[in-house]
Formats: sequence, C-alpha cells, structure tokens
Amino acid sequence: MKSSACLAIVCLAALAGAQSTTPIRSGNPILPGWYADPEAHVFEGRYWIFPTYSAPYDQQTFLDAFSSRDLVTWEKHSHVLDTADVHWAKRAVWAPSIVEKDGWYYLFFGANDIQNDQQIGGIGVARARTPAGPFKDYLGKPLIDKFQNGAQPIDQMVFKDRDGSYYIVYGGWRHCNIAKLNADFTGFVPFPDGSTFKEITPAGYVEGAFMLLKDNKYYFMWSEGGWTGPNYAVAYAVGSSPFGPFERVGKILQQDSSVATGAGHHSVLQSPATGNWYIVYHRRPLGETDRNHRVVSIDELRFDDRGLILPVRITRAGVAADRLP
Ligand code: FUB
Repeated sequence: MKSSACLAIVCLAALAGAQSTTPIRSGNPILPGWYADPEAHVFEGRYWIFPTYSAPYDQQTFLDAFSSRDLVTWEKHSHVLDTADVHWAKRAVWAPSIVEKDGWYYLFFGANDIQNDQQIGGIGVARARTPAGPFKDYLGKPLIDKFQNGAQPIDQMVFKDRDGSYYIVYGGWRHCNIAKLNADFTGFVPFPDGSTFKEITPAGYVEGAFMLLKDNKYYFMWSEGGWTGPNYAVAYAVGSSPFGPFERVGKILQQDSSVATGAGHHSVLQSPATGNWYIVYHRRPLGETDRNHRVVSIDELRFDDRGLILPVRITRAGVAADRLP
C-alpha cells in the first residue's frame, strides 16, 4: 500500500475513534416549531414532552406531544388533544399536565383564557389509554371554572404525594392554589377546615406552578416576570409539606443574553437510567420578539450538598444522550 493511502486510513480511523468518544447531544431547542410550557415525563419506556402549541390564542386549539428514547431524537405525536373532542374548549389550550393512574393517562389543560367567573372555560381533564392519546374530555365541563383566591384557572400541575394523594397546584394572575383531587379525578376532597382551595402563593409568583418531591422536601417552582418579554424566569422555594409555607430562595432559570431570552415555564425530569436531573423549559431565540415565538429546550439541573438548586446554565448544546433501556 502506498504511504499516502496508508495515512488516509489512519486518519479516518482516528476520526472515527474521536467521533465515538464525543457524546451525542440533544442541542437546543429540542423540539421543532413554536412550543411553550413543556411538561416532561417518562412513560412506557420513553421520555415524553407535552407542550403548549405556541400561536395566537384562536389558533391554540390542540396539543401535540413528543417522545424519545434518548433525549436526542424526538418523535412528534400530532393532536393528542383537540378541542373538537372538548365541546366547551374553544381556544387558548395551555400548559398540559399529565399523570398515569389505574391504566389511564389523565391530561389536565387550561382552555379559553377566562377573564371572569361569567366566562366558560378554565382547567379541564381529558383521558386516554396511552400517552399518545387521543385524549377525550373526561368531565364534559371544566374541573375548575371559577377564580379562587384571585387565581386565574390556568397553568395547572398535578402531582402525587408520598401517601398516594394527588394534588393540583395551579394559578395565573399572581396567585397560586393547591387542592386535593378525589380518587377518580372528578372533583376535590375538602381540607379538614372545610376549604377546597388553599392559597400557597410565594413572593414573586406569577404563574407556571411546578411541584417536585425529592428527598422528603417539596420543591415548589414557578415562573415570574412577564411571559411575553425577555425577563421571564423561574424561581423556587422549599417546604416540608405541599402547603408550604414557601419562602422564595431565588431564581434558578433566566435569560442569558448570549444564548436566549425569556427562559421560563418549566418542568423537571429525572432519568431512570442515569439518575440525572433535567429542566425542560421554553425560551425565545435571540432577536425574536413575537410573544409566541417560543421554543422548548433542555438543560441540566443540579442540586448542591444541602439540596439547594444551583442556577441553571442555559445552553445551545443541550444535554448528552441519556438512553432509556
Ligand atoms: O402559553 C400560554 C401561557 O404563557 C402560559 O399559560 C403561561 O404560563 C405562559 O407561559
């Protein structure tokens, strides 16, 4: 073999070796198109993301979902929920939150962006046998259709507590409530004092509630600032119960003028394969000012030795592949 050909083979082999040690990364954004308010899960051996379709309110009449085996390659599941299957929901379908219970997937969503108790809309529930839907209206009416404690009924997050109880944490217009869902998610179980909706609003809260139970601590996170502008951000508090009291610790997610603006409305995901924690959120590409031009991104979430959340570094590179078995 000529020495030049030999050199070429050696170079190619070296290149292949270098490539095989370079971790494949997700890049950011991870989903194609304008999407916001992502909630991430692991269901049936795949990662799932359920976002808001980010468009003018009258065009927000459906939800798409996305699934992946490795956080890098995502498959789109179109119209997992469509207002054609929810007679009272007409527009502004927002911020899905999904739980699996007794063989059903329950998808909680906001619809219609109601401005007062006379308008029809609020937080609804749809259910399906698989995370890919199709989700059908479960109640034939909203689950929460009135303002309680000043909270607009939007931006719900449903979570399972240590004792198996399910709670809904929700609210826009700078107020956040918690309520205990009944066993079949058709309504609520009143608290011992007779109330159904308890306000747990921390300082700075605007919307986008998220609750994480980790190491017996309740991490309550929310969005603050205005979602249409660059200063949208996520802050958090830690409590010993889902009712708080929640005292704001500080911001964990915000814009980086060299990467993106308006980083907010997030969810938290732990990989069952590696145990790594991720934050999935939306942000606005640099130079974009249209309020709906929001993209879903993922970055690493880290806790320090005391269990405090370290500020997130938002990236263009995203996260390394984290393959589910
Ligand atoms: O996507 C619609 C709204 O934008 C959400 O409900 C808010 O939290 C904000 O992200």
